[in-house]
Amino acid sequence: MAKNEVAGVGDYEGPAGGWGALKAVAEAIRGQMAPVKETHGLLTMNQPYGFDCPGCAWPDPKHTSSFEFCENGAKAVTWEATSKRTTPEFFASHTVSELWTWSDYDLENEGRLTHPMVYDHSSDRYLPISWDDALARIGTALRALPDPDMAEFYTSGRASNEAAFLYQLFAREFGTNNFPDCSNMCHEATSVGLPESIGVGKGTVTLEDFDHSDAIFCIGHNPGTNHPRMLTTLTEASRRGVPIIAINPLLERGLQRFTPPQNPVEMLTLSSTPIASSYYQVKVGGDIALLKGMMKTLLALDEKSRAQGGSGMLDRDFIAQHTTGVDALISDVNATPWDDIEKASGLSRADIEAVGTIYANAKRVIINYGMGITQHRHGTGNVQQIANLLMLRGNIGKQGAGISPLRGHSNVQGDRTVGITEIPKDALLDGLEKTFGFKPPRHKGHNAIEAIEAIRDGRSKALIGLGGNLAVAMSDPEVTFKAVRGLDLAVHIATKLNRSHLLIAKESIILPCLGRTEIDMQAGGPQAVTVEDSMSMVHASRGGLKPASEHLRSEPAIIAGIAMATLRNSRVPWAELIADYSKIRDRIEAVFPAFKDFNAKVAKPGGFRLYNAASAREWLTPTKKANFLIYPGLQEDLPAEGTLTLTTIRSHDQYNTTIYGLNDRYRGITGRRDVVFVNKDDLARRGLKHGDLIDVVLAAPGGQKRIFPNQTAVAYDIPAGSIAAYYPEANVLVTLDQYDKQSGTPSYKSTPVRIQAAAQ
Ligand SMILES: Nc1nc2c(c(=O)[nH]1)N[C@H]1C(S)=C(S)[C@@H](COP(=O)(O)OP(=O)(O)OC[C@H]3O[C@@H](n4cnc5c(=O)[nH]c(N)nc54)[C@H](O)[C@@H]3O)O[C@H]1N2
Ligand SMILES: Nc1nc2c(c(=O)[nH]1)N[C@H]1C(S)=C(S)[C@@H](COP(=O)(O)OP(=O)(O)OC[C@H]3O[C@@H](n4cnc5c(=O)[nH]c(N)nc54)[C@H](O)[C@@H]3O)O[C@H]1N2
Ligand SMILES: [Mo]
Repeated sequence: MAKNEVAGVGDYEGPAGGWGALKAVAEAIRGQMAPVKETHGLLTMNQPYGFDCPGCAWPDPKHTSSFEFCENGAKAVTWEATSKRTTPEFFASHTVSELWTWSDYDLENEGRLTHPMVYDHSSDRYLPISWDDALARIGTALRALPDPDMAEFYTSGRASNEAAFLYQLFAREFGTNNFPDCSNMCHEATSVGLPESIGVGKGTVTLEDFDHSDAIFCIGHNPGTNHPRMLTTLTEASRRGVPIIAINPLLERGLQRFTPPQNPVEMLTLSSTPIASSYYQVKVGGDIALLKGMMKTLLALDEKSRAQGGSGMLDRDFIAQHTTGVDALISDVNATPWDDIEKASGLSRADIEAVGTIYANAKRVIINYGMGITQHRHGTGNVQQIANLLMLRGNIGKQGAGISPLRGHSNVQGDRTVGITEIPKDALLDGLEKTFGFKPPRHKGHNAIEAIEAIRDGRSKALIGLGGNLAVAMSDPEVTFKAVRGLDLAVHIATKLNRSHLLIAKESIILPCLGRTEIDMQAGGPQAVTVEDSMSMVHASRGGLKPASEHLRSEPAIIAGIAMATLRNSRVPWAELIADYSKIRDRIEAVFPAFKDFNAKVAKPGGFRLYNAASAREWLTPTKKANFLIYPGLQEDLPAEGTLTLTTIRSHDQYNTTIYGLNDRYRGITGRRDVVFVNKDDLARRGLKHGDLIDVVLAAPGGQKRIFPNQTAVAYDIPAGSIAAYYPEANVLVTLDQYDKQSGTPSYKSTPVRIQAAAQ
């Protein structure tokens, strides 16, 4: 069958952005909002006194520019500011068993939740409940737990600093450090890997650094879809002639060419700006090999330069003054044969030498990376090899250079900063004790995988979700769904209905909250919250829209309500903090010295940057130096003969588990998600072809059986040995035990699988 004959599978010829983006925004608005009414809300997004876009964590140009257009930001906002409502009448007319059969798209597409709801076992329906009764029931159930460590406090990264701070305060006063969060499934390899390398678990660059960089690498991230405002920055760099090197198994359109929808000339002439100057289609899981090959190239060039009397290609002053471990790294790289590097990366030595030479010749290099790096069994090792490569040429703590992990949720970095962590540092706990006068628990809590394991084993019986869709985002629904259904208490603080809410516990409660676009009115007047972007910039966010329902409460108010209903003799003045969030910020400042003069600093448009020690070449590691760290061997994920390595990716029409629509425009997919992207030779070798219905079967060494049935094979430009499918559907193949042992990040991007004709 020819490529175009498979329903909903074609080619996309256009650039990223452009007219396609404008059309998609118009459709998003038409689909979700009453005509005209609320669309002005979009215009206050990322403005100095507007709200922070919930779409991604890419920074705004000083928060002073005019409205920066972004298709997927617009989708995120229209999805939240929708005029549709999920009311008590809706719940009255559908049992939970019926809703379970709905798609994730249909569940959220019912619109915003309007009332607190409690599950009624006799009618199998969610019924309305008053706030007071809901909070009292939660308090009673939490107090009934024999041990506070039997409760799990999940956070999704949209929560503001204020909400997250109160949440960790409540849980710690209650007595646990169980903070599974979305970061555990996302950039944990960064949070664990970078502190060992450079002493901070965050990126070191600022947006201004991109103006000074002379080579930019994009490894394992898809900005055209997931960080679209980054394309503006990359376009500017590309126009300056800066080499942009994309390293990705898939040819992502946003990394190839872009038409900024604000650029009238390019829009009208249907032209676009090329983004990547070179594109390397590494095998899924082949990054460590590629990075070692680049280091090998750099070392060879260094030797050559010195043999010719030059000063070499390494930054020897930086290495001597600021680092440890370079000799061990050099021996490891030298001991790695090119043959192995080629095999593991899927790239030729010549290609790797070319990319290594670009790196070696640039004075100021930024390396951006995303989930293609972190979500592997050796994600932490991946991150540390990137740090090694940068450090060899002093590319950390220098203008125009640095490491740039692209964070996921718009405030996932801030949530960590203000205390959402299962491995709290003494400084945090001491600060809480000093400020509030209670003794927080000192022992480690659960991360996301440990939380699910504890729930599965009956060691945890209560789950509170501050946003998100934990059960669907987590790996292994076969285990996870069953586990969550065994809870005594499940509480969901949410804007929209999702599948996690339908995994019914003994007591299940949904608490509807305000979104970021909405006015947050408290006793002390309308409130602003604060967020931190990928580059450590903290700034205020104020919603301007009328709340979706008069019964909604803000996340901070809901957390305070649960705390007051649960804790007897709390040391925290909850009501006072909720009346005026600047009082919460005063407490954040009291606990974290980095937030000195917090309220004054966020009053300024654009906010302020949190101190980043590594960017100042201060190394907060035990050695007081930046450390070169070795990753033994090459293969991140050892695929057995005949198996393929599955990576799971986001479509252009989704926000994590939120599915806005069924198209994936840039990859040529329309109206469906049940497709798997496979190399044509891998298909042919198995007697399969484009358009065939196939089963994808787990081929893990443990012998566990998992199957992702009836997917349509799409012959795609992807390296042999690698295949890709959409998240979250493909999570059925990722068993709970497949994760990075150092960071606990599920290896969503390296599942060994086999493919075969569908059994049906
Ligand atoms: N519109 C939209 N925006 C979002 C999100 C969303 O779902 N929708 N999600 C938000 C969140 S929480 C996050 S974490 C970020 C995610 O942003 P990304 O990190 O861009 O997320 P993914 O879609 O998972 O894509 C990762 C990219 O890595 C590539 N890749 C896969 N495996 C490998 C590999 O082994 N090596 C290399 N080098 N590349 C690989 C894929 O082809 C893909 O292009 O985006 C945030 N922003
Ligand atoms: N296979 C595979 N699995 C993955 C990934 C992958 O790449 N592949 N990526 C992982 C990553 S990077 C992440 S971050 C996780 C995402 O995991 P989560 O953060 O748990 O998931 P989301 O889909 O972002 O959560 C969507 C829900 O959040 C709620 N919500 C939206 N806005 C708000 C708000 O303002 N307040 C509150 N209280 N609730 C709100 C809505 O009810 C919505 O249904 O998934 C992970 N899972
Ligand atoms: Mo994420």
